Amino acid sequence: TGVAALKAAAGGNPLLANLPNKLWIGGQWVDALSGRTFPVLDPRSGEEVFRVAEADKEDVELAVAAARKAFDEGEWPRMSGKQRGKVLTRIADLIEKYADELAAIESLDNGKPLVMSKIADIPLSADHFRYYAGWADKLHGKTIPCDNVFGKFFAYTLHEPIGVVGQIIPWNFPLLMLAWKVAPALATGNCIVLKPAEQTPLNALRFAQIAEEAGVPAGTINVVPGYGPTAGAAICKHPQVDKLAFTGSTEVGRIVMREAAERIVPVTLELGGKSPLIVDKNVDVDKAVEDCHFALFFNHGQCCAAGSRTYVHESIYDEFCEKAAARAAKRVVGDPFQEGTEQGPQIDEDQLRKILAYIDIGQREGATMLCGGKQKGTAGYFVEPTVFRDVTDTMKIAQEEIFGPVQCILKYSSTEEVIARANACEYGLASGIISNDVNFINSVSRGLKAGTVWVNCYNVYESAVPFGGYKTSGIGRDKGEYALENYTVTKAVYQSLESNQC
Ligand code: TXE
Repeated sequence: TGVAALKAAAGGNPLLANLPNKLWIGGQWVDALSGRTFPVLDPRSGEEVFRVAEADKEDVELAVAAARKAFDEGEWPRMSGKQRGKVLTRIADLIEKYADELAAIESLDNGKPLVMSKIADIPLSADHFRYYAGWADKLHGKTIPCDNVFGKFFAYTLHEPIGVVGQIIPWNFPLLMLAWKVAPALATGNCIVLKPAEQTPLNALRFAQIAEEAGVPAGTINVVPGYGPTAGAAICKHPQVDKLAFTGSTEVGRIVMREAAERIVPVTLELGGKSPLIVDKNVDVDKAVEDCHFALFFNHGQCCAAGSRTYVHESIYDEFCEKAAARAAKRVVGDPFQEGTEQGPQIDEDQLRKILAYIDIGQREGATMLCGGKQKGTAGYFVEPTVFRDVTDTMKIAQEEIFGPVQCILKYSSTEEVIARANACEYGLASGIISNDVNFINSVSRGLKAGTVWVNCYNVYESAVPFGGYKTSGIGRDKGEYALENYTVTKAVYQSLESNQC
């Protein structure tokens, strides 16, 4: 399917003609008990393109009951890891089979350039299921010898699924965030109640169909689109939910953690960031400018890991700032279905207003705006790529998550100084270093308090590599072998070596 055909498809919305608009509970498409629906807006125009059933507390009750039954009585947790792995592989195959359709839905729902959905979001999602398919039959415990005064024993551990997992995800990478949460939970034998973000429910609904087609038994995955304070809160509070996994704002992360503390259930949180990206002296400035541009502007700045504090050595600062502004001014902002578009609209009116407010604050705080600064056009939620220089550490735009296409460039002079300044922030999600000096790279990568350090690269996401935050950027790790721990509990079994009976 060509880009033009997909554009036509998305514009006329035949893509949405067969898409379910209900809740997926216990293997059935059902209306919300209240009968309410909520709109899905096209961020290019702000116009409603679809309506989806709106889950609330009562619907979450049904979804949790379905997941509970599937976990307590159903086949998924009892299936061999090998069989579960086959189903996850089929999910990966189906995501690849439907890649063009999923990419178009993603771009329509979220506003990201179709080319990005096609080369990043969708293939990375498929890869994630394939990666965890490989883990499903490798979840074994340990055999532990015991030396004990009461006799001869040995012990072994079982890594059992936790049970019903409540997962709440954001809108910036709708299918990929689903994959990060759902794949490890399924591989380890759990049952799921998933709430997609209210801004981007579409591919979660399409995913429910794919999971069914792949052979995931009814009730194993339940999808309840709805709002955070209603459906999301109901998941967090439900006494039958055994584990919470959340990606979103630090503010809501605190609420989720409070609920988890109330019920003493494990929680993983992947929250906000304000990631430093440190450019050493003696680098190829043009290349560094391009790398830093990509680090911040990718996905319209709507990345928790965005390189949103660009620290540049004083010896190249002026040249860097000038070139960074020239690059941002050239960034192609427009329809995500148009070939050549680098940046589509922001997700919604709230985010648009938030970003414009920060641009205003930055100017008032005394940073120098080199380009951009305004909403682009009047329809939809487009923002001009914006670059600030002379940003200092205490400015709000250097401390708070803007989550938009606003690059803040700070100046530094020494290695020790930049490490300390990079760490003087409440967040600690990601970071980056651009340098040709191995000593600088080693000192900075060890000195930074961040869950990820990208050296001479940025925004690289490999399924096998863990991702998560230090400090208020979160708790626990998504991805890789590390995420398996989020979804298993360890049972220790002692067995006597001396007799058949105690
Ligand atoms: O996030 P929310 P929003 C940051 C980014 C952005 C800001 C606000 O700075 O500008 O957060 O975005 C659900 N109980 N990130 O308002 O509200 C909600 O329905 C349970 C960073 O969109 O945290 C959605 O599914 N759930 C981030 C999810 O939480 C609740 C990605 C995220 O929404 C809830 C997104 C509640 N009380 C935003 N309230 C990242 N780390 O990548 C909301 N939700």
